[in-house]
Amino acid sequence: MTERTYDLRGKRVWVAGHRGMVGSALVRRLAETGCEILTAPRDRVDLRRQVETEAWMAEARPQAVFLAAARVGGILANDSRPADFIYDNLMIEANVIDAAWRCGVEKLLFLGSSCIYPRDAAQPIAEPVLLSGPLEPTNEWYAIAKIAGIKLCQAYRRQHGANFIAAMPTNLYGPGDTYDLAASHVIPALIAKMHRAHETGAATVDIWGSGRPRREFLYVDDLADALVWLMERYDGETHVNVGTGEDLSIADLARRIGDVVGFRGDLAFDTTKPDGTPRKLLDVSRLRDLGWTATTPLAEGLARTYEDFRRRGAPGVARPDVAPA
Ligand code: GFB
Repeated sequence: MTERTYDLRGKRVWVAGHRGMVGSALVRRLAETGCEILTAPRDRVDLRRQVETEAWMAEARPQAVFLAAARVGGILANDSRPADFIYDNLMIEANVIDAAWRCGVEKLLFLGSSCIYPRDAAQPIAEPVLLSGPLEPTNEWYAIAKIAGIKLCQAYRRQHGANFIAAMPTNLYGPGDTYDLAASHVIPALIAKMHRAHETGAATVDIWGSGRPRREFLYVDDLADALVWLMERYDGETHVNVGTGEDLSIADLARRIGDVVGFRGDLAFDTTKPDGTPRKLLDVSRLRDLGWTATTPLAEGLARTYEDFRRRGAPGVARPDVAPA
């Protein structure tokens, strides 16, 4: 087990993006560490605005920052709103990272995404593959912004000696996800669609694309655990992949979700919708060598996510997909 180099106990820790799925999982996990958790009120701080971000940081004086605020969304949202995805993410990360350095933040963890890697990268995808080939066109805007975030952390480390690190999670799912079908990722979308089909007795559920793309899915509470682990134990310049090391096809995923929800009908593949990247499986050996592995099996994570979906009720209600504060 890698030694702890940064102790969160007693520190003032800001979770930027605390209302999003990742941010709220981080807040849950950090509650166990003995740190003081800071969150920025959304009506007062828009992280896309530099002045507001700097004012908040100067007042809150965080010692550590988890930069989980981002505009996020599934394949359709990325493909149809490129300006939102590139602008919001560039602004949020540039403002927070620069303000963190100016305010003397001791440690910052930036969160990226596995879509930073070339579309046709060799699988599983290892960290050095970054910037070695063309990106997937449906999400290149988001990917470019996230690559810029990694580079910001590296540049502030090289020029200013800032201890800013970056983690690249694979596709995520779990409690607190967005179920608005125009914005959501595949797991919440299929939970919502199959739940509705089960309730109404519909014979088929619409699955976008061919069902052949392969994805790796990480339960968000496992991610939060990995992020706290990296914050306390990793100080390198290279970004670190966070995943499970296992993937499956979208068709298989749909069947697994059908089992959880109780939907026994047919899958209707809509090939007018994009497949996106053919395969995205991260090489997680760097993180494993450092001493961390994911623990929540997909079946258990899906069951817990479905429980959360049912508990929150009103399925299909649109939730904001940008977590600026
Ligand atoms: O989860 P998803 O939107 O993200 O889609 P990406 C994954 C796969 O599931 C794609 C298929 O092949 C979709 O065509 N799919 C099937 C569906 N049915 C559905 C559905 O009802 N809704 C959705 N959303 N997908 C995003 C990127 O890519 O993943 C982001 O656009 C980011 O930039 C994120 O990296 C993690 O894996 O394709």
